[in-house]
Amino acid sequence: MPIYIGFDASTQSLSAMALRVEGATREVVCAHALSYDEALPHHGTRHGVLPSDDPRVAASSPLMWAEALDLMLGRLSADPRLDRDQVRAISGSGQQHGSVYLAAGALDTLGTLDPARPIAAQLGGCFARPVAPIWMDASTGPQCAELAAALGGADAVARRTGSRPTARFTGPQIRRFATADPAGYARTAHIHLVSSYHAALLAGRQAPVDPGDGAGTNLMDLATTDWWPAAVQATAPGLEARLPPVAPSWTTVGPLSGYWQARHGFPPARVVTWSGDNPCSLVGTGLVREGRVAVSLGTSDTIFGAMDAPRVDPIGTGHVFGAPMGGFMGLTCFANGSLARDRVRQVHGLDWEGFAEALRHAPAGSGGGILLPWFVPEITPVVPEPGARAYGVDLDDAARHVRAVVEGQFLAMARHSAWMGIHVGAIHATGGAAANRALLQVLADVFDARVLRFEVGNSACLGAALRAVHADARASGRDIPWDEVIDGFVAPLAEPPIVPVPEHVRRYAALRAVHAACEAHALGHGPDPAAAQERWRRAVPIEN
Ligand code: XUL
Repeated sequence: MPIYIGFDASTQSLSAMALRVEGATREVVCAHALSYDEALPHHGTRHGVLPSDDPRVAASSPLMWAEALDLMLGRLSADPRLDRDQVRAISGSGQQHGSVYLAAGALDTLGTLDPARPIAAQLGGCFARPVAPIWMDASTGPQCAELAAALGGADAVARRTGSRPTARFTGPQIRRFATADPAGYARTAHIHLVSSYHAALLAGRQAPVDPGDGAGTNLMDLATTDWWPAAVQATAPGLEARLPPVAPSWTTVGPLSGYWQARHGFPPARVVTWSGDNPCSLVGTGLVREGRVAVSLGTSDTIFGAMDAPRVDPIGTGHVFGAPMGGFMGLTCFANGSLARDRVRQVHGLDWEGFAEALRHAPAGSGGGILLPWFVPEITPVVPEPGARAYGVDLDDAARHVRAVVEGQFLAMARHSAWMGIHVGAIHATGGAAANRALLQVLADVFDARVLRFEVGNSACLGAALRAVHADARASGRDIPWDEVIDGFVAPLAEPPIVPVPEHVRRYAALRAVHAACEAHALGHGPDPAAAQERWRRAVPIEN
């Protein structure tokens, strides 16, 4: 029975998941994960990142990633649950935005590796730059400003590429390298994303970038899903010749290279173009069409969903990426997620059960009080200097303080994701804090949408494996519907969904304007919001 493998090359680890799929049989055969720090300590990473004196700089090692792939294919090969001969197709997900700089001849090397030796020992001459800047890098502010100026302003770049010039995005990173190290840039023959680099390693040849990850570069035109010549030219000289082609997410790169076949005993399985972790998560959380969003409640909180059209965020903090099904996806990220909830929890000496209890005890709407929980610099809206701001919230009252932090987060999420234009019928909640039903009740009430919980798993890895299923069927002449692809793998937990409470929905609908007024005031471009709060209190007479 055919087996499909998905990889997830994330910041801290490499994971793999194998699925068995045929007709009604759909099961996870096995899943593995290796942490870069633990499995490959000689590369000296911490949480997958190389140490740096400059806190704005974040890079990792592309050699380490290749070594991890070798190790992982070895583990899969040795797993008795996995019948290697049945592996039909392989795809993957990569942390977005990171870039790998390959020297001339590197692709030939990948195609002619000696299976008797580990890959890492054979890549010596392959890298024009030994490190790969990753998404946590924030060192390219000047390059973002230069690119905005060259391309008609930040908003013009956002309309074309889906995002304003953004520090972690690949284009500004390439520009920084090309100017800081012109000799290194001159040695560079190919610039890969983390995703396309891994696909090239597996296939032993050039691999394309898909529109999901291509949109994370500030270099791809959403309208053509191809590189935007003006941005490519403005970014660095001769960049066009160094970028891989952009191709649909289901494109076959080639068969698994002879190296992996001979070294770990796999068949010439189809290597399918890799994508970014967020686009893969879209598939892995079952959001294969517009109408639902996923809310991931982790260290940071993220909201994302499929979009039929590339609608762009007018305030510029959201991102539009290609979706692996075709079409697009919107994503907005909030830095003050679990971290902010945890701060408030600790102020009142509560455990998480106590936090949930407190949440239930305060009235919905906190009497018109608003907390802007910017404990660390916030991405959405942009708040470079941290500092939480409270408007009419009794911070000594644990229940009200807890309620206000959660409401402040979800009101911000609802307002700052409205640009996606998605009519949210249901929310798929994931991430650690999704364990808390009281929290999800507020989410349901603020969005006026049902909330369904999904098993917390590696949705990017699952999404990658499911993309391999889809691409293999398509290449075999069967354009399999996405609902059929995800069927049996992506299902909500067997529990009643969390449904909105009409009275709370009414209060929050009115509270959005108050939240907007408080935020504008805190950011220094709005009047004192007390009048807006007073209007809300008169309109919504509740137990205060
Ligand atoms: C998205 C982003 C992160 C990385 C993490 O824009 O930077 O989600 O993809 O791997």
